[in-house]
Amino acid sequence: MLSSFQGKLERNGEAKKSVICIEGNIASGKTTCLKYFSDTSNIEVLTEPVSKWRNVHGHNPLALMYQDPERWGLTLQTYVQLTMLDRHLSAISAPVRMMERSIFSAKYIFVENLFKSGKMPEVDYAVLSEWFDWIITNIYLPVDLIVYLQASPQTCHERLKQRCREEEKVIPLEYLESIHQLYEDWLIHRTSSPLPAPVLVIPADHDLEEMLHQYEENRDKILASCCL
Ligand code: TTP
Ligand code: MG
Repeated sequence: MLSSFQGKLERNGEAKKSVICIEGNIASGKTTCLKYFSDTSNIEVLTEPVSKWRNVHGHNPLALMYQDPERWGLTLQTYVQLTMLDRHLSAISAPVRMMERSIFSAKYIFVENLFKSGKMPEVDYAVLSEWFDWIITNIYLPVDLIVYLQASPQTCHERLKQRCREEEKVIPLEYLESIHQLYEDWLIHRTSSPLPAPVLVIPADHDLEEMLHQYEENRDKILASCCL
């Protein structure tokens, strides 16, 4: 349910709860990080709605986008934007919410990448941008902390190949390099799009055991943004 706050729509009575977004390149380890923290009481974890992007009424816009980005980029990104908005607005069941990505990276990273690489027609980009700008102007989507899992494109490529998601078999290293550069410009150099929250950077090239150790080491910093 939505109510109104300072002229913007917001989740009902939940403005005091903390929201942490886990960000990073494809296969940088976001889901693993979220799973690690899902054992913590008082934290609610929301993984990304990837399964929806692979099946909307029997269609697979994620696969279509990888097959022909010029034709299907707008279709996928419109749906990603809707599902992320739905995630941001869903009722929070614990004092802290950790979620995989955000509506912001869908736009600032993936839409931007499609457009800048010449794979999204200008009119599609304009329509998506109008939608996005309307949403963030009229709906209150608070984020308290961004955790950036900073992994090299090579590491992500290796993890991607191991994971073997059918749609992603066509992803070349260059694609991950472009996404990486956009992330660095946004969250590290801060030269591209506005930051919705402070950023905590966690180097994420290590093996699984070391990554879990890193998450534990950063637990206090991550939860410092919250009311635990
Ligand atoms: P990711 O959001 O990177 O999720 P992941 O599960 O691959 O990452 P991790 O291993 O770190 O948990 O990407 C999911 C797929 O969706 C990937 O193929 C990229 C694609 N995608 C887009 O094409 N557009 C978008 O706006 C987003 C958010 C993802
Ligand atoms: Mg994931």
